[in-house]
Amino acid sequence: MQSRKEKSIPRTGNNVKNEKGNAGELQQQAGGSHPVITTQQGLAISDNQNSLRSTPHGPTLLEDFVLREKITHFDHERIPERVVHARGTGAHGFFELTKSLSKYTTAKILTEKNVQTPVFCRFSTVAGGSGSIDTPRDVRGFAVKLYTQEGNWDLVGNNIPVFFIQDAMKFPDLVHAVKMEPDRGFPQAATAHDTFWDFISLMPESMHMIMWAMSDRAIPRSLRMIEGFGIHSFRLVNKEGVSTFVKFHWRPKIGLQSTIWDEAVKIAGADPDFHRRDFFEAIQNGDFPEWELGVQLFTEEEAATFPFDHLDSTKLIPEELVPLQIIGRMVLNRWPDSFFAETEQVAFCPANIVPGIDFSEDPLLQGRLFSYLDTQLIRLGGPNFTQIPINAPKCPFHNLQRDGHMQTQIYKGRTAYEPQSLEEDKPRASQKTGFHSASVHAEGVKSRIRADSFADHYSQARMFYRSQSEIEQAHLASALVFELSKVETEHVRLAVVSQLRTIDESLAKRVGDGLGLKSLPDAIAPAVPVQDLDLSPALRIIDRMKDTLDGRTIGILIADGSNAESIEGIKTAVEQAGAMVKLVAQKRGVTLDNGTYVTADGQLAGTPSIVFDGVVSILPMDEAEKLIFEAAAVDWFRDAFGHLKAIAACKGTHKILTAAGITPDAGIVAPEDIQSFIALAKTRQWEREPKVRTLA
Ligand code: HDE
Repeated sequence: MQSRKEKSIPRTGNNVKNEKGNAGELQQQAGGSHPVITTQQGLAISDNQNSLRSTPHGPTLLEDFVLREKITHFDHERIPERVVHARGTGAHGFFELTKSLSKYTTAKILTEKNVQTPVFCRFSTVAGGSGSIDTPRDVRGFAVKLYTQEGNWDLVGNNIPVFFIQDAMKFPDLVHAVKMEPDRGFPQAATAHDTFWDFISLMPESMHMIMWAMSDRAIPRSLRMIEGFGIHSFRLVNKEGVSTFVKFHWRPKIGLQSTIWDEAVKIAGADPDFHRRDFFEAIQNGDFPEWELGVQLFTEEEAATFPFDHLDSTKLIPEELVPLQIIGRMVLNRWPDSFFAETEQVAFCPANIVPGIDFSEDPLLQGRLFSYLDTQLIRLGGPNFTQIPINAPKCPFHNLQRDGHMQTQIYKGRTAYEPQSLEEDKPRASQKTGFHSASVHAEGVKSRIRADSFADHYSQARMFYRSQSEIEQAHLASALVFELSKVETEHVRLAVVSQLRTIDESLAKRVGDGLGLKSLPDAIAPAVPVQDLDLSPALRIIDRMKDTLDGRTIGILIADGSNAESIEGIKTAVEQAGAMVKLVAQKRGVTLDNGTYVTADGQLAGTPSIVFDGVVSILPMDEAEKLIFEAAAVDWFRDAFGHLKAIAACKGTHKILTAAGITPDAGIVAPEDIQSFIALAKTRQWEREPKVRTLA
C-alpha cells in the first residue's frame, strides 16, 4: 500500500512514461481538465517536483533550464515597496455623479450624472513597511484612481484633512523622522519614538496635524469607516475659463468609528490583517463599502476673507464656513484578482487630472506633482508602468513616447515626432478637447520664502482640540501621554509640552500630569497671535456616529449543549440589523442541544473578543462553569467590557463575568433582550470608560 506522502506527491520524474508523454497525456494523468504547466517559453513541463540530476544521488545539472528559470523568476519576484504608504489594500468599484457641477467645470466626470466610471481605490497606513500591522496609530491613505472618459484622474488623499508640513521641502525630513530610527531599525509603524517627536517639537506648523494624528481618527475601526480628503485646494475650470476653488471629501456611508487604543494594540497581535480582512469579507459578503463624494466650493474673493490661507495644507476649511455639497457616490464591489498585479502595482499620482480640473499653488501639492511619477520609475522599473493594466487609462490614448524597459506596445509607422508631414493618422494636440491650465495671474520676485499668511500654526490646532467632545479630548490627551512616555530624551518631551501650552493650556496640563512633570515648561511664543476661532463640532466622531449596526461584527460564544433556537434567533436579529455574526467556541466542532453539529467560525483562544463590536454568550451552565478556569474565556469578557462593548450574557456567563471582576452595568443585557443589545452595540458604552481606565 502507498504511504500518504507518496500519494500526495506525484513522482512523475521517475516515470518513464511521463518523460515521453505529451501535454494531453499529462492532463489525463493528473485527472483534470486544467492546462499543462509550461516554462515562460511555452514548453510543457513533465516534472515540476524534481530537478535534473546526474545520478539519483549525484549533483544537480546546470543544464536544468526548467529549474533555473523557475528559481531565477522567484529571485526577482519582489519590487521596492512604497517609501511611504507601503502597507495597503485596495478594491475595484465605480463612481457615479448625482449632482452636476457644470456651472463650475467642464470635466465630464463632474458634469455627466448617472454614468458609472470604474475606479480602483487603495487604502494604506503611512509609516509601516508592507508587512506591518493594520492598526497602528497612523494616518490612513485614501487613494482613488478614476478611469474617466477623458483620462485617469487620481484623487490621492488621506483620512485626515490637513498635513504635517506646508512645503514639500520638508517631506523627506518628516518621513525620515517617523520611520524606524536608522541606527537601530525600530520601531516599526509607530510615531512613539524620539526622532519623530524631536522633529515635531521643532516644527510648529505640524501642531494642527498632531492634534488629528493623536485623535481617534488615527485608530479607525475599519477602512469602511474612514473619511477621505484631497487636502489641498484644487481648481474647477468652466467653459468660460473661470476657476473656482474646490476641496474634495469622501464620506463613508456607514459613518465613522474608531477603536480604543488598548484594543488597537491587542488587535495588532490577534489579527495583524484586521482591516484588510474586514474589507475583504465585506466585499465577499456583498456588503459593498460605499462613500459619498462631497465638495467645498469657494471663490478667490471668498478665500481672501478666511482667517487662514487655504493654500496652506496645515489648514482646513470648517464646514460651518463653507458647507459640504454631496455630488456623487463611490461603491467598491470587486476584490482584485491579484494583489501584486493590481494593489501593489497601482501607481497613483496627484498630477493625473482631467480637463476642467486644475491644481492650486499649494506648495505641498506642487512638490507632490513631481514626486509620484519619479517614485514609480524606480518602484515599477521604468517609464512604461502606465501600460500595466491597473494603471492604463480605459479611454483611447495615443502619444509619441517610445521604447524603454518593458515596452509592450508594438507601434507602427515611420514617425514618432511632431510636427511631421508623412503620416496623417499620427496623434496631434487639440485646442478643443485638450487640457488647458487655468489662467492664473502671478507676479512677484523669485525667492525661497514662506508666505506671511502661512505663519499661524496654532489657531486651528486649538480649534480642533476644543471642538472635540469631552471623551475625545481625553483620548487625545492620553494618546500624547502614551507617545511621549515612549520618548527617552527629556528635552524632547518638554519641548512638545511647550508647544501644547500654546495650543491649549488645559491640554498641556493634562499631558504634563500624565507624564508626571513637576511643573510645565514655558509656552512657545507664537509668530503671530493665536486666534480663538469658532468651534467646529463637525470635526468630532463620537457624536456623529450613525445609528446603525451596518459594518459591525458580533461574536457569539457557544459550547456543546448551547441552545440552538436562541443562537438562531440572535443570529437572525443581528444580521437583519446589518451586522455579520461569527460563532466562537473552545473547539471548532460543537453539538448543540438539539443534536445539530455546527462548525464555529473561530476557536476561542484564537478569536478574542477584540475582533468583535459586541459579544453574546449562549452557554449551558456546566460549560460556563468550566470556562471560569479558562483564561481565554475570562479575557473574552474582560476585554469586551474594558473596550466598552455591549454584552449579552446568559445566566451561566455571569459566573465568568464575576471571575473577570466585572460588575454588570447598563451595557450588559440578557440574550433574550436582543433588541436592547443591538441598540447598545451600535456604539460604545462611553459612560463605562472612567470605571475601567484612567485617562489623562
Ligand atoms: Fe504622498 N507619496 N507625498 N501624500 N501619498 C506617496 O508615492 C509625497 C502627501 C499619499 O496607495 C509616494 O507611489 C510627497 C499628502 C497616499 O499607492 C510618494 C509629499 C497626501 C499615498 C509620495 C506627500 C499624500 C502616497 C510613495 C509632500 C494626502 C499612497 C509611493 C510634498 C493628500 C498611494 C508612491 C498608494 C504615496 C510623496 C504628501 C497621500 C513618495 C513628496 C499631503 C495616499 O511619491
